[in-house]
Amino acid sequence: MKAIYGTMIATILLAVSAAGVAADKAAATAPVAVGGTVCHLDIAGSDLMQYDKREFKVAGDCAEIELTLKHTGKLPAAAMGHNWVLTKDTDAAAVAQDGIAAGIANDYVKPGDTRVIARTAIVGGGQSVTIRFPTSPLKKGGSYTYECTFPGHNAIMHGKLIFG
Ligand SMILES: [Cu+2]
Repeated sequence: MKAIYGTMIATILLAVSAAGVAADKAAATAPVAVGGTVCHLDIAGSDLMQYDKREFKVAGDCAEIELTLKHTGKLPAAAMGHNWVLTKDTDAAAVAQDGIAAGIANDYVKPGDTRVIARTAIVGGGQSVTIRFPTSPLKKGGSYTYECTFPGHNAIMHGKLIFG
């Protein structure tokens, strides 16, 4: 599994990030890691309606996750859009179902859906999106589901994120 980069790489990235913050203290919007390690995940979606990864294992000392979703295809978002939505296993199906009604204007996620732990926007071919979120809602030893909530995609486009 090369799903997550090791602590060493994450620590280097953290050091780079900290240096950037020190160099520009005025930038209040600069991302600052709070008391822990930022772990990086990469996943791709294709025109064949597939993710390239089925499972992520995230170390328990990751305080935050930075995830990049890249759409490696060519089809536009309206035809073959993809997102990445993280929920409890038991919430995944209902979140995807409610996402259909929410429509593409809401990235196929019901606005204010508290079952959603983290999510990206919908991207089309050639686009990518990066999000960063805390792992504090995740239980150590817990297994979560990620899925694409574009209508009809979640049956195929889903995977597991295991934390700790
Ligand atoms: Cu999709």
